[in-house]
Amino acid sequence: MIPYLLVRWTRLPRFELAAVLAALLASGCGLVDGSQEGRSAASWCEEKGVGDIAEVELSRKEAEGVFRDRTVVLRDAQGRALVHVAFPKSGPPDVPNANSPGERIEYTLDAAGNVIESSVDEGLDGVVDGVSTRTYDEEGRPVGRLSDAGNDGDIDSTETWDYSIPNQVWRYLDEDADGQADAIEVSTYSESGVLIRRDRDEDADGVADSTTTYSLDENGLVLESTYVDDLRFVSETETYEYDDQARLVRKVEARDEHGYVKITESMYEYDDQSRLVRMVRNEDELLGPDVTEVTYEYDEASRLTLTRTTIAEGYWETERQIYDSEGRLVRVETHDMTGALRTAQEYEYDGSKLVRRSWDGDGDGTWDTETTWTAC
Ligand SMILES: [Ca+2]
Ligand SMILES: [Ca+2]
Ligand SMILES: [Ca+2]
Ligand SMILES: [Ca+2]
Repeated sequence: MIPYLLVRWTRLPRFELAAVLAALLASGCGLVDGSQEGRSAASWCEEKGVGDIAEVELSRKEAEGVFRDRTVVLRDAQGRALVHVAFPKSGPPDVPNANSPGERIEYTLDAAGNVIESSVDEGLDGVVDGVSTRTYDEEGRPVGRLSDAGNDGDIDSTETWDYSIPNQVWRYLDEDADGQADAIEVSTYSESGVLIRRDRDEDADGVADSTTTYSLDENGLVLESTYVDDLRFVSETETYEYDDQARLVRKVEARDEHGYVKITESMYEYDDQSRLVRMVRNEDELLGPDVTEVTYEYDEASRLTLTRTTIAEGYWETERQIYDSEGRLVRVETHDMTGALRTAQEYEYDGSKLVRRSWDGDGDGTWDTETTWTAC
């Protein structure tokens, strides 16, 4: 009698669980529409079934009660996104990205955590509007992507990776899925696996249209990078100098746009504990040099506490980092040179885990964006 009861008692909850899951699936669980915006974190946790979702991230943005932007991200125990929902938003027509019908993106991962399928439902009407599938080789490198716009079974674009040439990765983009590549990118790596050159052939005619190269010293520090774009008549060269402790002390950027060359020089200074304490950037503008100076201050635990940015004589902004007694960053605030608050950000924790971030983007004392992370 007792063993029979034990079997019954241990089996019953599992049976009930299966029934609940079946009911959830039958009720269209997994679909979402704009009316579900106010759902609790607990109901999001339940959505994909017990065990799949470890955390829910909710973001909300409001400004003057008009513009609204709300997203929900469901993550697994490794922090990987499984579902991303952006709710519809409507705002002033002159504000970029202020209006959108919302969308839901679902990711399917393989055992190694690679995304093997993503589907997007635009407008949150429960009808999937596009599906993209990806394949990987044994080393986890991407080898193929097939994208079906419209979710009608016809592939509309593909991407293919080829690793057959040592130290090179060839990536082919076929924008209309006719079997002919429309753009080709070749990345070349050193024997130690560091990227040293990238060629982009944007019309797949066999001739690279832009090239980026990196030269490194024997320790792997970048000495120079160059970017030459023959289509847009732009070239950029960055040179880097280091001190005997391999700290960056000088960076010079030269950008040539249609023959007009602009030079930007940045100098970096460190204290005896190797902490960056000062950066001076000199931009060679048409009307004369534009100098920006940034100084950094630290506490006895080497935590950054104050950053002061001077953009012109008498004009500066400070950013202050405030920590609690357990060493957690709890507030970041910026002030202008009159002492007026410009922005504020606060962080709340559960132990060492961040659970809430609040952002006041205009310094009026009310939060404009709040993000919460809730464990399931
Ligand atoms: Ca849809
Ligand atoms: Ca299609
Ligand atoms: Ca093509
Ligand atoms: Ca070309």
